[in-house]
Amino acid sequence: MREPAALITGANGEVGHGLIRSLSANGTRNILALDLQPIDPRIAGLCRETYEGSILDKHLIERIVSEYKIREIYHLAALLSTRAEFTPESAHEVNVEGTLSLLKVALSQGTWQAEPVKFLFPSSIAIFGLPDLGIKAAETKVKEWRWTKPTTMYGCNKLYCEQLGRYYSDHYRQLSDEKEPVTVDFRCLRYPGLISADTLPQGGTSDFAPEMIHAAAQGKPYACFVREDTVIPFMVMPDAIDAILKLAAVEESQLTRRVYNVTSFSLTAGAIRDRVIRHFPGAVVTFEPDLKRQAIVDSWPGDVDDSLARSDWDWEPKYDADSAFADYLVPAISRYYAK
Ligand code: AKB
Repeated sequence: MREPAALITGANGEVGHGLIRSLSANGTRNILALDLQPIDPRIAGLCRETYEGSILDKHLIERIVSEYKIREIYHLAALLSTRAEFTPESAHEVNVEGTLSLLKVALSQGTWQAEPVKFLFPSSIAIFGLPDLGIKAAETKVKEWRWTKPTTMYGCNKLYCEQLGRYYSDHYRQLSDEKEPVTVDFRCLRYPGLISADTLPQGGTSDFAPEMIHAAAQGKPYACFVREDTVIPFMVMPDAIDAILKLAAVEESQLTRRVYNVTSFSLTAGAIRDRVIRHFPGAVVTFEPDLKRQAIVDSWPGDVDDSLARSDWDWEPKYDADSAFADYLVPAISRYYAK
């Protein structure tokens, strides 16, 4: 008989690495890792199966569900904001069609099993779109429902998929004659800019932070592509993993919504530079704004209100700006490059 399993798409990405390590450490037995690239040997051994292929490959997805009873889906696969701007239609196909395809898998699996399949979906601060720096400065902590007017294909994709998930969980087949059992338990958190010590950034516009830190750890100069005064919310990877696992574990009855803001700390690019130089003396950081990427980051909030995540499912970051550098980033990145 098919064993229960957790499917992680985009498993080779920044969140995928940390998530698979934590799921394995928490005793999740059947971790199925799917990615376009071969799964990193550092995490492949923690998985029951690894699959190399596209979330758009229906035959591959059918093979996976024929072999395992999917109980949870962590759908991490996506083209991030900068990469998506160079291939917007392909980004739509991966980010939206791919998500729709997996929601349908969750629906069919949940129907077969007569029990909802948990669908964890990372959205992003990229779903926000503040029109100018004056409003950005005035909007000190943006709530979930404010300024949801993204300026990137990635942000549009993530915002629409938030709605798709809510539809599949709460409104699917609402005109059906018989009451449809709920078979998709969609849960979404909007990540700020994520900073990981042991994976490299992959095509995001918030990547100036991890790029700056990784360059300094290698003794390389870094030309930052945003202005010194640019400010957005950030989170280090251990908190990002804790947040998605906490949201996955909470009783559904505690949730007052399907989509939550989460954050840890907000910093300007200049303040990140200051911390980098404090921890990596001699680091060379210059500011050479790429005006087009700058405009994207300027449209993102300087901070978000995550009080609903804190009240509904006890979200609480472990790291603030100082401890993120001192206790996680600097020691972990130094170890990463010392190998
Ligand atoms: C990106 O920059 O595209 C991502 C994000 C903020 O979601 N890191």
